[in-house]
Amino acid sequence: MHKSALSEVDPQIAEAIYNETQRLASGLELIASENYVSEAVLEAMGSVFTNKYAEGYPGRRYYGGCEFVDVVERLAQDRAKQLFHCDHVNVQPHSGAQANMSVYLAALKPGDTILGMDLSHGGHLTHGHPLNFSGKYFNVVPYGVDKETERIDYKELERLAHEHRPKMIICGASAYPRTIDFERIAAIARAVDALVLADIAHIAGLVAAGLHPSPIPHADFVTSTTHKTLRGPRSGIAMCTEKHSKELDRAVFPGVQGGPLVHIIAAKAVCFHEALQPGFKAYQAQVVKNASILAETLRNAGFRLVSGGTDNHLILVDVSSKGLTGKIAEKALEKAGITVNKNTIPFDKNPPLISSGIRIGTPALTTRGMREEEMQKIGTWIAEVLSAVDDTGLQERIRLEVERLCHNFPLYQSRLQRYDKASSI
Ligand code: DSN
Repeated sequence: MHKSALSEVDPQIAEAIYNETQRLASGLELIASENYVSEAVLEAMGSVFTNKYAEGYPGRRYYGGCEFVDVVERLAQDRAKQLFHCDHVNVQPHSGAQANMSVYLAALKPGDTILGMDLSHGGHLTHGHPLNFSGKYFNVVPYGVDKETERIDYKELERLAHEHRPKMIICGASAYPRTIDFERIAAIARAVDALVLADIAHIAGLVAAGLHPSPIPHADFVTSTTHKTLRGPRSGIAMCTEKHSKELDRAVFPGVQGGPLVHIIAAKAVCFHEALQPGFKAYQAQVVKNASILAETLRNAGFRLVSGGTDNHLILVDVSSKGLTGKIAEKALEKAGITVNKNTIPFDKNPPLISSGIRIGTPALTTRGMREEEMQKIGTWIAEVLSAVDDTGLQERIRLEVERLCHNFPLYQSRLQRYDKASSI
């Protein structure tokens, strides 16, 4: 049996990687922000480009030996522009948080007023949470969803914009199951001379496939992670109109970051290439269809869904409607081989580490090839587990069914076969 370099050098890490691969292959991954990258993306991430320093931009580097780095970064830029139809893109942000930080550095001064969607209503830490840099350096006015509809309260957002005259309105969310009206938000911003940052981390794949309206023609800045619906490496990008391109590039480097992660930029280029292929649109359409079938199955089983359903890749389930907390529901499902995350719901009475909801997403399982029939089955299992969260026998029975289902949708099989756990690790 082949022994890998890693298992020779560091058997403990090799074993953890093997076990994680096995965990991914044998369980149901329903965390809305996760996905499975292709072997091609993994290969680019594990390439020799990790050795290279390349501070600067293509053709303007602070280090020698960057001719092939320039090829990679230019390809990543060209493909991202083709995918999102943006004027300008910076492919160097290491993450979504650093992409957002770069936009703030490019466009704002400490103490400026910003409007951001409240984390507990589905927003994101970097949109102005008090514990995050965005909440510490700026005067944050949060907006949220309407209590009845649980959809963004655009009228209230407009009122807040007129009252506070922010320098920037930030839109985009990490736990919002509905379409975001970027055009309307941009119109509100224009009326008060505010800039717009749209953070499309969760829905980037849908936007690229034309299945969610794009903010690109409306927003001054658009940021994203690349590892969620977009199905690339764990990283970020920042886009903007031509007018802001120089400030944005200066903000990413040298403002926020030093040397770019060239191996990750190479993997982002591969991800954009894959997203430009015809099959990507069909994949994203199936992600949305799967989420809607799963939502319907859970609704039919008596669960209350925040906003009543979903337009995108995720569902927010109010498990308090069944007398549970998000924490208890997450744990019970984990024991049955189903991974979700607890999540606050709008106007939640529980703190975030307990929470009243679970967030469920379909990007990863759709990558595995699962479709409507599997979603119905999985929705029924979720309902069964949550109907008796202390029933360990039930959890074990469903875990075995989950394993059987996963066996029919193999994942990273060649990686698992490459190493024989007993003899090579
Ligand atoms: N933590 C990410 C998520 O799970 O949605 C957002 O950055």
